[in-house]
Amino acid sequence: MNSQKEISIIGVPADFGQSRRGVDMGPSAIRYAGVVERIEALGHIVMDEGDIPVDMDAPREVSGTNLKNLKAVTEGNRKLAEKVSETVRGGRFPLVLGGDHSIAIGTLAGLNEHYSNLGVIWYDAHTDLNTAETSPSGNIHGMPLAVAMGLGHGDLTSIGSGPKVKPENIVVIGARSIDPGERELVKEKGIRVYTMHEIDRDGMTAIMQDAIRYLEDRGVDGVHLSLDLDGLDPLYTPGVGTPVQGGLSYRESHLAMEMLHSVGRITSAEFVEVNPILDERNKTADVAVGLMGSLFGETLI
Ligand code: Z70
Ligand code: MN
Ligand code: MN
Ligand code: MN
Repeated sequence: MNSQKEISIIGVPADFGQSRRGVDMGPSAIRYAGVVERIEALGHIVMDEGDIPVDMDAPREVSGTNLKNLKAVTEGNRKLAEKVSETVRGGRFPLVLGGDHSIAIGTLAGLNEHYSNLGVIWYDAHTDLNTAETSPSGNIHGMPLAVAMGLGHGDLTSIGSGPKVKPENIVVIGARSIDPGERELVKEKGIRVYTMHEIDRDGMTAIMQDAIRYLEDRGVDGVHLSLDLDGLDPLYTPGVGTPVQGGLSYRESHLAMEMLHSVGRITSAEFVEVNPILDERNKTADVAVGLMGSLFGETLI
């Protein structure tokens, strides 16, 4: 049975966390793919709150750091954190549409105002655990999970208060492109990473059951799903800035969303990295909306 939710859609048209233009149009592409209608059809109450005002003219570089567009990323995330916090305060489910993955910094900062033991499911080809010291690119979209643990540039970690997520409350699903410094951090912090190897070996059903049980055992008081469309194979989601071969299939991804729905523990979600300029006929946004359908209770019969 589908328990009715009040869902607030929050668009974040920001592309400052990486170097390819166009991902700022992700929220529009996802709206054109019919996100509101798709979720309303499931019996939920959906409020499209529009977009966070993002200053696209903000300076693109800041000297004194290798982090690209630090100032713009920081300002956008401060606004997003406030909006997400307000949404949860109002008893609504925040559904955040990116934008590049650096926006997870603001989402998690906002959620942290309301949860003391949040679980996070990071569905992604990457682990996004770089810091200024380990980043090969300076792109902040490769850093949000580290920032959420309290690691990284002070301008980013100081959005909201304190660390937002405990390393032992994180599960990463679908990783297949992990930088050396990220690998070190995974080991040092004991982060639960289900790489493509484990998923190929054990199958998505077993992986999701394990991930869900793991978070339940941690006694989490909420679970945030942060889904980077590059977690799927580029065959299904070509419209992303950093496609990585050998990814999760369309079917595996729907199964994962359906399982999350049936457990009924997801309390917020974000779908990021949809870049319509790199896409084929809005295919990636269509897939994103389909996955949201499954997450919010769509069934085949
Ligand atoms: C690489 C970096 C990344 C998303 C690419 C890539 C990170 N590890 N994240 N696409 N979403 O530059 O840090
Ligand atoms: Mn990512
Ligand atoms: Mn907290
Ligand atoms: Mn990624």
